[in-house]
Amino acid sequence: KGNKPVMISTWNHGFGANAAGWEILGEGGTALDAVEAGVRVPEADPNERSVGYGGLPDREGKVTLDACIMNHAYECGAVAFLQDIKHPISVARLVMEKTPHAMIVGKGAKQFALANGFKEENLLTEKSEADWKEWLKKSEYKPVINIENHDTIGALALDAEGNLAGACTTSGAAYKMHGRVGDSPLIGAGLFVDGEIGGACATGLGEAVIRTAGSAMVVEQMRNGKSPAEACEIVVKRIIKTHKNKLEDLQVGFLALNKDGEYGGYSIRSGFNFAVVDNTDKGNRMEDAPFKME
Ligand code: SD4
Repeated sequence: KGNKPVMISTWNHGFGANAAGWEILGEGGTALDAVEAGVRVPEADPNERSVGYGGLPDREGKVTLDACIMNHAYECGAVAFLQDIKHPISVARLVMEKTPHAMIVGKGAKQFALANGFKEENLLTEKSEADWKEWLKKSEYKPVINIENHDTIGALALDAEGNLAGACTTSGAAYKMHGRVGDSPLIGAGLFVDGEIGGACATGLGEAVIRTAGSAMVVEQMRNGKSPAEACEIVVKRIIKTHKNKLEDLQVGFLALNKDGEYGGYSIRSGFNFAVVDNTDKGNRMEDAPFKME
């Protein structure tokens, strides 16, 4: 019963993520494997300037990555402020599976990755370095609203067994302070999965999502009977209300997926879209999230 398997992923880069995830889900594989394989696609793509390899650096020219992963059984792993490792999501999964911890950061996370066979790689591409040098001329930090359609990738999946999982990975806000960590690696903020209810993930300005415990709140709304779309809308409207004097540069979007395979999204502003793939004849496709303002 219900729509399964199904996978949803943020933004245009969600399309490639879903395609990779579906190779696993369509063969009866697990939601956890699907979301990991899915988000590894934009992590490895140098043309995705907000995730993994090719991501825009911080003010000091360093690419620092945040990621987390969570399964249906309240198991989770996260890394933050990780440098020189191309696939933070897979390091996050190892934190979940091989350590007694939920999150490791910075140097320790890199050491852990290297000890587990990950390679040290320079993630700053020529293009991202050139953009950073251009930015340095004025060094004006201003969060940029996502009109260019690229940001964090968040993915949620429900597998044939009925198990949920989610993954979230990002290079974070471009030209952020060195050491800044956003919402994306924080369980409850950038991602939350409750195996009995559903999962949610966030994209946009991490600080606003952290302040409002975003993804956990979306899941809690679903627990209280709201549909995934309604749950996302309620929490986005709460963020609008709590940021009413600071809305100008604010974009936040949520996606949610419940145990029945129903899904939805909502964002503060227009432009947020996501990819959906399921067993219907519609296949892998893009949908626009409803929003509150232009
Ligand atoms: C973050 N949600 O680190 C991520 C991506 C981002 O502007 O930077 N958006 O806040």
